[in-house]
Amino acid sequence: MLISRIEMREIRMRLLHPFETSFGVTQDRRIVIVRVSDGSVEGYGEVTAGEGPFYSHETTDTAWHILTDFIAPRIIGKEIEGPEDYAGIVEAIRGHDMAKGGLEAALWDLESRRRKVPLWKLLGGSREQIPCGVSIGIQPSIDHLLQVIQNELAAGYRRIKIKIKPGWDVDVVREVRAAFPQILLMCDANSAYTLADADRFRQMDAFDVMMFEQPLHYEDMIDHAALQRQIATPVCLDESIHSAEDARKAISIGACRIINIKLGRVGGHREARAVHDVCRDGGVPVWCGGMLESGIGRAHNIALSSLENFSLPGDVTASRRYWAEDVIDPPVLVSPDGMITQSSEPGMGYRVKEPFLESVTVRTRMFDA
Ligand code: OSB
Ligand code: MG
Repeated sequence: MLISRIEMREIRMRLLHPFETSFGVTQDRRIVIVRVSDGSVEGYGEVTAGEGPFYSHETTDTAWHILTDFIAPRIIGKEIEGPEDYAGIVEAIRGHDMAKGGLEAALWDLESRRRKVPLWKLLGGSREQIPCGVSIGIQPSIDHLLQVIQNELAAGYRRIKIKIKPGWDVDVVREVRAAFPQILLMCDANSAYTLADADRFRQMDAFDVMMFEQPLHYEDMIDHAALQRQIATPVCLDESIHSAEDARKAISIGACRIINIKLGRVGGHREARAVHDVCRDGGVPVWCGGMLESGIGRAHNIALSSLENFSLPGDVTASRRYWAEDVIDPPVLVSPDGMITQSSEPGMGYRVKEPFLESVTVRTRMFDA
């Protein structure tokens, strides 16, 4: 296919509720959306970078810079076999996986629309229904958190993830477990601890938590392996894993027993599938992480979650948990029993509402062959 047009836009959307993690609060999202065209068919992708360099070094603005100044000029006018060729073309650009992943996702949507098949089938997925969990930000009080959990369970969600940080951990998890003895519960620290805190995690071993997500430094694997040896609860890596090679190394040294795969963090569908395959072969289950995406990123996450080793509920949830109005139609819907059903439409499975997208756009940049 000939890449005849690349259209980038930044959209601004306000989350219905502020989202707090160990590194800060987000409410106003600035999201880069990429559209590619072969002259007749189009595809959409989303850059998952945040507004500030806190989850990752990448931001909305660094992604815009890398895409406009380095990635788009290398891709525009190229004749490629398919999305698998993309990684080789952008290989010389080090890092910036979220910027790379936004355009890569658009190429997969385009390719699956060209072939008139659903993206999840093109990726080789088999799960028509995906189980959904929720990620709940840090709350003003434990009572507030218990109420939020109650509401999410009532909405059908199958797994509750709470964010923890020093000062909001052992006591919180103890109370949540006491209030909800049966639920699937996990904790995400977003790198807020060091190995010197191993005792806190040993204490939390008592609460039957499914996993501790990224407890230690965002680039670490060695200390995570040491922590995993000292605790019974599985460690799950998020921030530390950027590639299938990272996953192979983490598994081989025992740094984790579960991996969270995020499309942007690993640079797109091709690498996400490679991480998935390494984990499957190593007996490590995976789940799909979320980055407070608009419907476009959400649609890609749903397609990715169809791969067989996505055996744990992910952080992929309904449009209405985040947005008063989403950019796609239909919005992402979750059934009363906490499942999302794959679309049978070609491509990412959802139609982009172009007039609405236009109404939330604050800047655009066009590349023509
Ligand atoms: O660590 O999983 C994370 C949101 C922003 C940055 C990092 C993370 C998250 C979430 C939110 O947990 C998941 C979602 O999109 O609902
Ligand atoms: Mg995480």
